[in-house]
Amino acid sequence: MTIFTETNTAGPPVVGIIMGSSSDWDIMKHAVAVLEEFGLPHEMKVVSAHRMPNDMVEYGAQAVDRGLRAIIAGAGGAAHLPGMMAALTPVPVFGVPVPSKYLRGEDSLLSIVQMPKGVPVATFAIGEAGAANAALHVIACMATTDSALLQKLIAYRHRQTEAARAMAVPPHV
Ligand code: RP5
Repeated sequence: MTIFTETNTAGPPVVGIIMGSSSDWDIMKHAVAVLEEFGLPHEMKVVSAHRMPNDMVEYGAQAVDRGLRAIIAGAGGAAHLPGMMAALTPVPVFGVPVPSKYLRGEDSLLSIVQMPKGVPVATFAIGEAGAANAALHVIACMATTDSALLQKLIAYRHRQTEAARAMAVPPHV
């Protein structure tokens, strides 16, 4: 069974972006935008830990053979997906806590970050900054062995610095 779709860059995906629900997309799209900006081949898939457990197991079991080198996993509430994916594959998992309806994502954050010793999930900030930073951290890791990617990352940081230097204090009284 092939459950992975939605690859939108040329070449086989090296980064998998998975999320527990389509309702997570508004957050997870910020990770996708970063990967697209850097031209890193990736795929996107809804894999719900509690509603599609067998699909989740299959995704994790095949990740290495499919050439994935990083998995960015976003989920909200009792956010099992990143930790379960980390348990299913040695491919590094980067967890994104999605804001939840009642606890504003603090539940998601604690669910993802408090992994017991032995199976790590690199956990990022709640929400869109976390999604974007997860992708930037994947890029930084891959850039340690990819000089072209490293140059892109350095240029990105430089643009960010220049944009900050150009900032003015807003009009005030
Ligand atoms: C989690 O439950 C998902 O990651 C999502 O953040 C949350 C709510 O899912 P939906 O009810 O919107 O499908 O599994």
